[in-house]
Amino acid sequence: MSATLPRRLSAVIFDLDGVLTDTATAHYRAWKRLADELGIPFDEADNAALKGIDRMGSLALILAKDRGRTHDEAARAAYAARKNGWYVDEIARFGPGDLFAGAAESLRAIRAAGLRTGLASASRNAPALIDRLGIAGLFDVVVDPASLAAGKPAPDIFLAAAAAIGADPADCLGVEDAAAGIAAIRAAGMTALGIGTPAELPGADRVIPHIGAFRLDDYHAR
Ligand code: B16
Ligand code: MG
Repeated sequence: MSATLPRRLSAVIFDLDGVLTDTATAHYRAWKRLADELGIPFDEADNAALKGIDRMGSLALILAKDRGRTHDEAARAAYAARKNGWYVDEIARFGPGDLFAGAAESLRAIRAAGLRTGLASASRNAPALIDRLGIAGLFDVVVDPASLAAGKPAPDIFLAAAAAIGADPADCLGVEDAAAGIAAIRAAGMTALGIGTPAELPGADRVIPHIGAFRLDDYHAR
């Protein structure tokens, strides 16, 4: 069932990677390097399936393709740390110029309308990244994914953002580029705005191609 839009909102809760900036290629290069070292086939299509999935969940999906070999917990932790080191080196070069066009403007327009803003990223690197992108001050709430029992597609991260803001989930718009994220937003009882194509995000209430096409009045009745 689709939400009726526009409706009166109290908050907009954003995913980060793929919505406000493009970190997918940096994640891809780091996972690819690890997969190559381990001799596991991994291509861009495999990487697309990791969108919105947390680090250890992503690693488990990659290792599942390594038939006949098992990797214990200590080995998995070491692989994840290696991949994250390469990823962190890449995003160390990020700056405000790496924001998608319209990202900061959208956050400012939402706040200017008196709504709250939240960040619901599965990435443990999100606080450092929003700092480098120069948008940390535009969020009322940044959820720590390490504090949650379950990652996307479970609703926990979006519910935690709404609770921290003090908003009813029914009055929140969630913005996501991943199918797992759209499922999490819907499970939280929020309206789901997809960034991408309707074919990739069939569960979304509405889909726009990029954040530059976001207009608050399409979602929020004043
Ligand atoms: P990290 P999002 C997600 O961020 C990415 O989409 C996903 O590819 C990544 O594995 C995950 O963060 C964890 O990231 O290894 O930095 O903790 O889309 O939820 O903002
Ligand atoms: Mg994302």
